[in-house]
Amino acid sequence: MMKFAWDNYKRYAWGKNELRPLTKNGHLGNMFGGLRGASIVDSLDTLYIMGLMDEYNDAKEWVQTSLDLNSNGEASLFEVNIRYVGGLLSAYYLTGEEFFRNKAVELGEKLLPAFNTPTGIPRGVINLGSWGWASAGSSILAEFGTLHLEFVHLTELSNNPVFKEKVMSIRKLLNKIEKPHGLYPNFLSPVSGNWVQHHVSIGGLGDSFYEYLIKSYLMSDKTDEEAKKMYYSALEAIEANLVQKSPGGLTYMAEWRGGILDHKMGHLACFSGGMIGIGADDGAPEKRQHYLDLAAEITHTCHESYTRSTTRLGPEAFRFDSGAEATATRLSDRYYILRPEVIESYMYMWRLTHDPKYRDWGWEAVEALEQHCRVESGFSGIRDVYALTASHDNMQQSFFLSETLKYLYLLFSDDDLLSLEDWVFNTEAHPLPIIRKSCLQDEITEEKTVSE
Ligand code: DMJ
Repeated sequence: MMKFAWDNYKRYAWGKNELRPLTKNGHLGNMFGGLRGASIVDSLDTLYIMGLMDEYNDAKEWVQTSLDLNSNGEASLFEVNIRYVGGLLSAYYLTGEEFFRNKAVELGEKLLPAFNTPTGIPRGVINLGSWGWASAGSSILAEFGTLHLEFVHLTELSNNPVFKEKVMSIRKLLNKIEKPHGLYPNFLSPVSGNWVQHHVSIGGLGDSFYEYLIKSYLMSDKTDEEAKKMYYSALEAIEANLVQKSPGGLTYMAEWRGGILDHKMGHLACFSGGMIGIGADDGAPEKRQHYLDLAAEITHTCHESYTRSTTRLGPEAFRFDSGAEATATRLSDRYYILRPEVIESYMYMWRLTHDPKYRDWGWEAVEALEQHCRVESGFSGIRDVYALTASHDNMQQSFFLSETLKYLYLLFSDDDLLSLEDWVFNTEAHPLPIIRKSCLQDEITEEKTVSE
């Protein structure tokens, strides 16, 4: 599947950001501020771990010769960070090729002006050419809260403390600010540092902020106690306010709007099965089994959202009201755009429990993708998971290559391929190594010697 997706991208969209598999061309989109080759940078590590070396070498050569970081345009700080910075960092850590590291650091430096706000909370949109931010309005939790892993590694690799300082000041503000019922709303003003409205979601707008808390703790070799504390307190608040059980016995995460629950769960929120699973072992001893059970229940619900559709692929959002149980009730929620989150949770739950059902469920997804999303020249999203005759959206998302196919491959690989003991995955599935305590200790001693 990876080879097919890649070959078609290469044939019809080389150097563009993503393949449009029906019209057999590429597109640049408007998220990357003129940066090109998102599918290439997102695929480097997947190609490499799959041993597709000819394809990896083509990708590597393109990055070396053609990835131009001097672009000029409005980019999403979040998207550039998770796909480009994350992709380049992983490529460096897996292969040791210096130019990947240099490019990651160079790009990281271009993102720094986004933090020049009165609070240090970055704005969502940055103009890569003019060294400034572009958007007005509020910043999104899942965007400014999803920089930590990459920025800590940028400091590791560059010896420049500025990257880590920027994300630590975001952390500081979030730790200190008053939280309604212990929850983190999705919008914050980068000017006043106050929440802008009280909408809380574990799906879109909130999702990877929570993911990066537990992963920051794990990536620090379990030394980042602040991240640990924030993660488990947030999880408690989520359980107290958002986790629900449907009449049919399905556990789900509702959304919260100023105290009122919206009984809807987005496909994006399905990553939380895996997140709660990887965090289970470091919770309070009496809660560990409970967290593992909760992770399994959420993953089961997300699987149900797949099995209850005609195509056996899940909708963008499914509901638990007006008689619905894990199905989309609105036409506008019925699409599937090759997203990874459900398969991501299968992969983590497989690694944590070795229950064969997770591999069975992953295989069901492979068959459904092959049947409904494979078209003549690549893979495409579909507009309605409940319709048997597919209406394709003509987009092969770059996260299909970096995440969906990588998580599927890992689900069917031995546990020592990118072992969870040694790696954490950024939110675009780019693996970053755990920074060992011994290295941290060396740094502290080094800093002490310098200051003395
Ligand atoms: C990816 O870019 C990342 O997983 C992000 O965290 C959420 N959206 C897409 C995939 O659905």
